[in-house]
Amino acid sequence: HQSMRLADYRPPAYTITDVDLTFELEDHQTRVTAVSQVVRQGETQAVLELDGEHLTLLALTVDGEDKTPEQQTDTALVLTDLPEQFELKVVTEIDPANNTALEGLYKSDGTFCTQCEAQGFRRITYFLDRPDVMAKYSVKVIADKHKYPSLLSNGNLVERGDLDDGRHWVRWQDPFAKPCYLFALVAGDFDCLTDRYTTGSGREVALELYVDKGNRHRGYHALASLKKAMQWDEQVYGLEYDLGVYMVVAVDFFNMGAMENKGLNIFNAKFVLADAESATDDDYFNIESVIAHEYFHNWTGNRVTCRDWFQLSLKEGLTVFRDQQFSADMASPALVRIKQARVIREHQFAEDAGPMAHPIRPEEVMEMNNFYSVTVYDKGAEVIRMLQRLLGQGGFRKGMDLYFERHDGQAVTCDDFVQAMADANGVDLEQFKRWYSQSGTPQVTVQSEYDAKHQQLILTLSQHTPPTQDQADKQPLPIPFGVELVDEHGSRSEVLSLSESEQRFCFDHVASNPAIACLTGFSAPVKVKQTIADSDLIRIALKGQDDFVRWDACQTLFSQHIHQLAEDSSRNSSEQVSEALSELIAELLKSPPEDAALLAEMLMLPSFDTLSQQQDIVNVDGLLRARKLIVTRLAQEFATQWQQLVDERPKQDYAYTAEQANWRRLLDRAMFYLAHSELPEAETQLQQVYQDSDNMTQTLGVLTGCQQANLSLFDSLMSDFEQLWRKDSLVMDKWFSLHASRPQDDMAGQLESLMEHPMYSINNPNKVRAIWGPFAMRNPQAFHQADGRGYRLLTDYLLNLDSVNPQVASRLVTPLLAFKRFDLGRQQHMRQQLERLAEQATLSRDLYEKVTRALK
Ligand code: BAL
Ligand code: ZN
Repeated sequence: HQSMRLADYRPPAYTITDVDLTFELEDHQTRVTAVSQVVRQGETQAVLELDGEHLTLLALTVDGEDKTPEQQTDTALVLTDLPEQFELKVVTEIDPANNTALEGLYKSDGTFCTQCEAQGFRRITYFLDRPDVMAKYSVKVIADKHKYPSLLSNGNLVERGDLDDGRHWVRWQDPFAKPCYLFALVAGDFDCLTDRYTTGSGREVALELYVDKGNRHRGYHALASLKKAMQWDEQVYGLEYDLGVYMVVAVDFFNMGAMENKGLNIFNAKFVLADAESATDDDYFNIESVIAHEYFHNWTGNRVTCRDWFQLSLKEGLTVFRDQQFSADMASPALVRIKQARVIREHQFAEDAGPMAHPIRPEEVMEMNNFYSVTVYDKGAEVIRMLQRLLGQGGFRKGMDLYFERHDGQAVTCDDFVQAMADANGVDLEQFKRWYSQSGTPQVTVQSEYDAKHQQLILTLSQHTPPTQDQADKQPLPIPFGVELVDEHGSRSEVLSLSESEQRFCFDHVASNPAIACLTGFSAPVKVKQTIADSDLIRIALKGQDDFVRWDACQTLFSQHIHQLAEDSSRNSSEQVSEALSELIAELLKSPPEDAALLAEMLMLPSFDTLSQQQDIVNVDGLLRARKLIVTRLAQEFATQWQQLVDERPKQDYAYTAEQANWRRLLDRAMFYLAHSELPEAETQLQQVYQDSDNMTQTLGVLTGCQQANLSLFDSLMSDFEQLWRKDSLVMDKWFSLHASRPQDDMAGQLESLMEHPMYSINNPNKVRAIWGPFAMRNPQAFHQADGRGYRLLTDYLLNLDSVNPQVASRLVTPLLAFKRFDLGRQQHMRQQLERLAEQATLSRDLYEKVTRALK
């Protein structure tokens, strides 16, 4: 397996301006005829190297004459002696029904569909499979009419007809030139929901949402979300949709969340289908956000695309930023920001700390699918957010306008984007570009000196980015560092610009020594080191103005106490939990913030993953024990209040409104503590909530509380739940996850029996993720068993999964890669399992890249 390097980028020697594709769809022998107009761009003798994998070549002509390739390998077709401009015809045969990797064209559950990003198009035909080759597509699809009434592709439907043999055909034309990763095709039998949208300039757009038969009633939220997203993008960025039809198709077998193919988004059904009974508030939120994300790609991704895959963050970081802005406008902005900070702290910091560390614009890639990462996406979005903070909203919008003016219809780089921002605002962003090339998590150390006599506060900020596996030397970065000074009189905020290794900032007229809240609004993706007293944290939590730092102060207070307790294994009693925590919870319950969702988040202990990111070597047993002790203590000490919150829950009919959803978040928290309270009546009360429930959020809240507290009620409710939902694929994923994340020591039997369930299939990524994701990533007690049995279970499974679906296998191996951060015993067990994987002769490129980097 070979790596590719950004430094080796060269423009293509040939390009393709137009392509005409014909698909004759059959389960095992689909015939693809591709007629491309090819134009030479490089020197006269340039060879044409077409990408192609898993293809059977049936015919090849150049300007109508048979052509013999100079060379044909498993991955390429090399042609020489070519004219400057010619028509290339390639006929290939593919086997969609056996395509379990779900890349290229595949058939699952009776539906044909495609996934071409990043490099799936090469599994359809021999082609220049790179984003800087942009062509206009005309696509003819031929298939059995009865089985596949809907035949879809990008752009506009221009022609259709029937054949004598029971087949029918359609022709689609996409007027916009696009890279092949945005090509899409779907053939199936669906229920279709339709709606209309009129753009600001009066263009009529037909909206079509295709779902499995019988699921029509679950499509309305997605459709409504789409219309909100379309309107929002017009209002905030002045961006309108540009075709006469916008289609979204929901499929059950999908590697990612969704895909932004031009005019024809393909979605994992999980991010489309929702109704109150079957979907949680989080599902509703995610659907709205993913629908918006894919829609926003039409401009940030499709109209302006990436020159090469190293530039992936150009479209992903920017589009994640845009979907976060949108979500914040739709619901609770505090909650959206807190969720995002959690993603960065739990997952992105972990990526930086491990063998897959890479800058948001990676420099070396073996398997591109491995770089659809939390760094490229979520840290990428944080980088855009910092840019916006730097330039202000107006300045950022000017930069966006110039970016589209300059680059519409082009395939460009991250540098082009930053340059547009710089030129539109007349600022120098050279140092800022380091955020694109430097990997790792900066640590900002904060020291303060208060001079009472002069009423002056001096803050000294210093930054340091520890070396990462991919990059030893680090430079200082420009860091917008929000601070809020909170004292008994009130608070004041400022965003400090830290750009050197160390800087001093002076505040005048500071009447008394304030509590210093750092990183208001999570202003940069950095770790903060600050010595701060419990009393200051409580003051910030209760009196701060910035919602993020209020929440963060609670997190810090919890973390500090959990770490202390974890390090002292002789302290085994919940009695010793500090007074400070009790004081915080008492005050929060007495005078809660207005936003119930914020209160719910403030009452939530940091996750095991967040806590483990705060340690160099993770103390698994200590953290689990300490966290549990504190939960139990807070559950008992405030038992009556939890009980009261649960009792007094509003009993309206379910609606997904911000107010109701925020309240249900608080109810969730209360139920979690109630389940841990050891009150004799707790189980009865929780059972009542379960029985009363008219919605999945509340139902799942009861189940999660019971599961975490290990109540016997959990088993009986889970059986009841299964009886109700066993035919419903998406809901059963929740049931699988609850079983797989149940804290216990031995999971072997449990996992075995989940995989014997009739709903489970190794071919369905949602099922695989529903079981193995929670086990490996949200069940530290089971996964990190000291004797290594958890690691072995995962590896046994990965050895099977890798030959079925390498992309999904490669995501699930992530927790093993962090082995250097565990105690020697666990390290050895994890390493052993990685070595087992490495010994596999047939290991996929996806897993090979991660495993070899980890073992280096
Ligand atoms: N482009 C892959 C899926 C997404 O990020 O929208
Ligand atoms: Zn995206």
